[in-house]
Amino acid sequence: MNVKTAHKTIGYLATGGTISSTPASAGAGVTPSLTAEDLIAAAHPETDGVAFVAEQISQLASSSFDFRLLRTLHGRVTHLAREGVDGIVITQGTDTLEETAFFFNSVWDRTTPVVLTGAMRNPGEIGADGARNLRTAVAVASDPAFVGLGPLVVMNDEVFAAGAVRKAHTSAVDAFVSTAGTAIGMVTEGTPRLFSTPRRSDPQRYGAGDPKVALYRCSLGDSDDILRMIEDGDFDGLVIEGFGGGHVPAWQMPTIERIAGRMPVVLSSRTGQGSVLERTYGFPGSETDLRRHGLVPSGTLNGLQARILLWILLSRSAGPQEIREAYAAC
Ligand code: DAS
Repeated sequence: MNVKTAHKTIGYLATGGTISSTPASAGAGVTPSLTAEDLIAAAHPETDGVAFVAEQISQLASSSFDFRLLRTLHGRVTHLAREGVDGIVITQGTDTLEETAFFFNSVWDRTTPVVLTGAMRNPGEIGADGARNLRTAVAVASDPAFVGLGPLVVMNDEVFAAGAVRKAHTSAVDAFVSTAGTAIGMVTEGTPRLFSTPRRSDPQRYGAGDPKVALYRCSLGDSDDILRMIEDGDFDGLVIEGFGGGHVPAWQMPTIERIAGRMPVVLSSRTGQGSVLERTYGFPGSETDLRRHGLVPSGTLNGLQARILLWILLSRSAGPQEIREAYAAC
């Protein structure tokens, strides 16, 4: 693409995932292999008036993402925004896309649109969705209506706020759903339309640390064995996905109380949607009991989101008050 004749410049960071996955030999399982340039060529004919500044950041399945990679992505996205691109698109595997999206939603403090997308079907499958998702993501990232809204996720023609999206199906092309009700926009015939403006809390800053944050999910009849392993491990923080409104088995309370005496423990719900309760139930292991023992309610954040936020906070050694305030603002 000739940059001089293009109307928009889009920064594009490719990281791997199903969108780039092909088989190494006939019949073999697909693995990330197509490059940023290959994906642009498939999604965007030269006539579209978009110039790309493309970079291959990794060639990974997103199950192997870590916080180091998120820092790298944030650094590159910040660089592109400073260079003055109109928007930025990141492609990645869908398995952890909601966590990368929430990370960017938490830390992005500029108006340049950052749009994440991927694919549920690899390029060799009938009805592959990758090229279309990349193309619609570029349309959203180029559209002035989406400037200053915070990071976004575009999948299956729908536009989601990056702070309120999750993967809710193993294989369907409409696997991504909003945790806040509905998508905030839609792309039809290549034209994005914005329906509502997402609410965002103030951007967070991460620090130099790389804290270990455990995520424990409650399940019927479970002992406190896993929690005791967390207590004995070298974790810096814990997120508990409690039952329903935010409840744990009564017999886990002594262990949870000890852990909360040593590290921040955040209470979220395994339902994955809605605010964790704060003052309804009073039985042992209820949300009021857990709060009395120092647990921090996660607000509307599900366990995965609450864990990313705790990592951000602990990476800069945030204290108990700062941690409480950060979740209260969500
Ligand atoms: N290949 C998986 C991943 O990298 C799944 C996907 O991309 O949809 O997350």
